[in-house]
Amino acid sequence: MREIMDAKKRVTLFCALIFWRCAQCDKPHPLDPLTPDELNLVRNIVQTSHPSTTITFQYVGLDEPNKAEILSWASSTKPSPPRRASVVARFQDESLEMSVDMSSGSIVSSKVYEGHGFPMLSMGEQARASLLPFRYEAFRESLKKRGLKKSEVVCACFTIGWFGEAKSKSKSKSKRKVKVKCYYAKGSANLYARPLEGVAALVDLDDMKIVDYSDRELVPVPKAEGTEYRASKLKPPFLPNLKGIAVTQPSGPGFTIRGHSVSWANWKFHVGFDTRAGPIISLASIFDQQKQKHRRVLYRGFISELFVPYQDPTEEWYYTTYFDSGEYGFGQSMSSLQPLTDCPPNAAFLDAYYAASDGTPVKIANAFCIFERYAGDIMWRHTEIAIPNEVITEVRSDVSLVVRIVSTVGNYDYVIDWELKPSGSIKFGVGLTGILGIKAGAYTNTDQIKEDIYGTLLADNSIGIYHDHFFTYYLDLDIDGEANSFVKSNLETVRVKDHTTPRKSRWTVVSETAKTEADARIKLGFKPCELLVVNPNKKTKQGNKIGYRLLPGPVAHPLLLNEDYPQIRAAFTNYNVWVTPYNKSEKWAGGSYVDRSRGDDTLAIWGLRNRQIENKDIVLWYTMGFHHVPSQEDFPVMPTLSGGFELRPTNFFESNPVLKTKSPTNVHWPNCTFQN
Ligand SMILES: *[C@@H]1O[C@H](CO)[C@@H](O)[C@H](O)[C@H]1NC(C)=O
Ligand SMILES: *[C@@H]1O[C@H](CO)[C@@H](O)[C@H](O)[C@H]1NC(C)=O
Ligand SMILES: [Cu+2]
Repeated sequence: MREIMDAKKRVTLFCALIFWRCAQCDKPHPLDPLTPDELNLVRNIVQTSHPSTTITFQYVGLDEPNKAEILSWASSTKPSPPRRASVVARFQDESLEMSVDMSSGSIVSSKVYEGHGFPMLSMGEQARASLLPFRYEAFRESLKKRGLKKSEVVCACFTIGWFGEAKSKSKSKSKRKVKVKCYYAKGSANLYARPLEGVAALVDLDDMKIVDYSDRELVPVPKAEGTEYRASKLKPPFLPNLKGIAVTQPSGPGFTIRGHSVSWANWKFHVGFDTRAGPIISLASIFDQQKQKHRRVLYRGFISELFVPYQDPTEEWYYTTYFDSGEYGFGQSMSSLQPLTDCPPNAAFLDAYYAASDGTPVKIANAFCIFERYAGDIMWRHTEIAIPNEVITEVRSDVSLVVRIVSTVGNYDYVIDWELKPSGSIKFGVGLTGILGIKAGAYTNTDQIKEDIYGTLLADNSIGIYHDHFFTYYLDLDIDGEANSFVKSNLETVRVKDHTTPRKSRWTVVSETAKTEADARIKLGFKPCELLVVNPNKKTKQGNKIGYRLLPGPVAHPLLLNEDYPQIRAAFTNYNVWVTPYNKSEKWAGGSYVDRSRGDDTLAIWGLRNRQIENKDIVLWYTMGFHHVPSQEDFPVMPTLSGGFELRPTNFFESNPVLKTKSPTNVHWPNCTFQN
């Protein structure tokens, strides 16, 4: 084992030496995430203006320049617009929104947020809140009652949502509260499999104290046996070892990374980072060989929200309806990727930085990996045997570029891939792995169960609670420019009336261009349709509208009632597709302030204005969902469950854009068995 570790370290060092790690070598891009120096600067500016008082940083990110400025920067040699940071802080029990100009060192705007809901939880306050029970007498009693030692228990913070609590007039009465629940940590690293069920503390985050506590019932803590997942702690036998395997690129990677700008094959784009959203892909454009120019595809794309409602209505679980982006920060939850296992050997890495609750920069080393994916797949092929005395076979290998992150939000690990293909497609992959949300119960066999347990009995005393995962993507497509339209092409059955043909029916395409937001709200899976974003002002030589279409992934619709509180807050999942006119401040589908939000600032509410969306700069919002009925194989750690969707050029190119392409150069492979 030791040797394997050393070998891994050597390879990592080797890779780090070969690949570009060049944060400062080119002029900064206006969409670059804040650097550690900039984060420190912002902290100093904000603290100087609020001396001798405590101010905590809940969100620090790039206050991005207006789209028009970015576009004119991108298409000329203009200097970058001034760098600004957007800050949300807690100060004297209020949420303070600031815009900080980093070149002049001043706060250019500052206002107190007056609406419902609270900013993202910081990592620091979650850690502090999780320690509070240990100094709380009633909790110590609870441990004693269960025969557990303090040193063997760890706690974590859970957001509590909003369940119709009185609409208090006075802001001071509306409190930032979370629940703290605890786990037994002795004998296994799998905390989440071993909850101290029935015990919960209610914590006021601003006052940082326990305001309520309950110990409702004595439920057996699931045993450690069978919960471990670390190879070093598991006893043999293991599955037979696979032989060594790797993709090698003897002449180095085919992409270049300058700062955060990436170019590869016919693509170029920018990889940004935001503490709330995680990865942000911007200004993606593709080189069109026939037109001999780069053409714009995606101005900006990111995961706007991730809604994960659990389906147990009892005291300790009913509020478990997470918004992983707006409450926990999908970006600040990103994990350092493990070279060679999270990403292949030919990957390059980028770091990310976010602001801690005191404003100081925190580094996530190897937060992104970027690599060329080659798995022996086929990009296109044909075998022709109809020509006499000749067999023609043409094949091209499929190689794509992947940008990957992993965000670990408490128990769950989400693998998020952005995959760009030379054919012009962008594929979005999500992988769900990690540990299930587990509830302790008395049962050891389904025969004993006489009531609804709201989940699956996975192991002795361990219930995997039913839940969903809804990923809402923000996709600001700019197909050959900003002015775009959304077209719904329904495939409809037509009865053939012409009696000269024996056919009774056929299907055809009936396209409608959405005029307003209401026309573009779609629940997928009920009737066949193609969903396109087109540039109505540009046509191919053949006269078709230039566009890209959305090829949806797994279709899931919310199963909660519309009037249920979590669903009011997550009403943006009521449709799989929404289209809005571009508006810089409409970025977060669940609203700007999601913790304890009341659903009054969601995509579903903005859409009620029913604005014009035809031939305008538009944003496509797409929600891909998974209903998760846990099974025993998901325990003690879950094999990755994958899903994804695609944006695919559709009459964007005049013909197959990868016709005149060759498969990658042959790399000599020892003892190859094919004949040529
Ligand atoms: C942009 O969106 C915000 C939030 O929905 C709204 O208050 C504002 O009026 C919008 N701006 C425009 C120009 O529509
Ligand atoms: C290649 O073949 C030779 C001779 O059959 C064998 O000794 C060697 O182990 C093989 N190498 C690999 C990498 O399979
Ligand atoms: Cu799940």
